[in-house]
Amino acid sequence: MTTDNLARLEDLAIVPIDEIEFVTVRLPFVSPFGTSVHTWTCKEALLLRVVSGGLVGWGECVADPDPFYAYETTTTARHVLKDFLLPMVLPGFTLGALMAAFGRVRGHGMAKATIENALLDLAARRERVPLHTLLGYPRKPIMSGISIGLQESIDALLAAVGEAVEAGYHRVKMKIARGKDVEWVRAVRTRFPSLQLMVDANGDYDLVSADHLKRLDGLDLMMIEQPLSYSDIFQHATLQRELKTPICLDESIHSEADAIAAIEMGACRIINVKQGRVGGLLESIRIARACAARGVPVWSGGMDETGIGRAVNIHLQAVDGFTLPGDTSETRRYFQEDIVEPGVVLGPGGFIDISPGAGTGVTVVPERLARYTLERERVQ
Ligand code: OSB
Ligand code: MG
Repeated sequence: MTTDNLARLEDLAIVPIDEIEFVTVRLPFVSPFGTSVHTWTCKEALLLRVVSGGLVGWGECVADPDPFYAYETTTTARHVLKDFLLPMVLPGFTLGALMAAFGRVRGHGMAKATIENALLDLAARRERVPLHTLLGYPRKPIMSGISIGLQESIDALLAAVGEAVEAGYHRVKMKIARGKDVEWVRAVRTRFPSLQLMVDANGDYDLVSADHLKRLDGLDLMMIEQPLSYSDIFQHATLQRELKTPICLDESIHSEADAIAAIEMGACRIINVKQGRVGGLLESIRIARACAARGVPVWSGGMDETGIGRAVNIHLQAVDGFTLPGDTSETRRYFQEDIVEPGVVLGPGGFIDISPGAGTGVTVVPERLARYTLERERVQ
């Protein structure tokens, strides 16, 4: 059934595009988000607006303005989109043919996902169906998870985790870094003995830290996300042999081939699929399928997206294989005001309802978009 979904999506005809525009927005975060690589105080995102026959589709590029999480930035994505990817979007092409053409561009998955997301949003709006229906997966309640950034003190961390538990999230992820790890995780575990808890190091460690990381094994973690380098798979396999806790890869995975290599090598037992990082929804479905065939659960990560990218991540979680809670949290924990309606809220039991509207199911509010826009550029 999944194979048919992919084949059908690859056969989808690209409609003639009347307008293409880049919109750069900057939204302040409610509180800074710190990881082992950087602390972000606002979300600056490159958005792509495509218009066809009076309908508007949006894609959000998950790249940051800096290359600290990934090599792509808002500027490289804009360059690659403008000079290479957008000229490949020709009417009469199928989505599959377009993706094959994109294959000539090496890497730059964040740029590729931006246009793929916008075209799929547009296609779903034309068919008047929600994005998950276009993808071929029925509606279901989406599990919620929260990613808590590095905190100033263990007390502040305990307060943040307490709030997340109170809000009803299905699992809590906490960022760790050298010097803010075992004792910090132990404090959370002691205070919340039955919490579904995991950690994310964003590549802060090396194999020399293996003995130190082993101390996390006694703390009943669901997984340790990306302990070693963003560019490594092999050393993660060595580390996984030493750890009882499953390793989950995030930064290391850019494609289905990476996912298969990592699993077959024993480098991870779980994968964080960020559709915006792996080149879009089609590649994410391929990864989910490859993982399911190998008994590996996947979940949807996030990049602190605005409501546009967040909505896409929510639809992705209707795909088979997304069996673990993702990093999709309520809008209010990121922004005082987002650029779309409706925002994400947790319903009963901590589940997220997929917005039933066509496409992503969210609508950009023009006054809010204007309030947070740094610049716009019409490219077609
Ligand atoms: O490593 O998963 C990550 C945010 C920005 C960059 C990298 C990561 C994250 C998160 C937050 O963990 C996910 C979210 O809340 O959207
Ligand atoms: Mg991560």
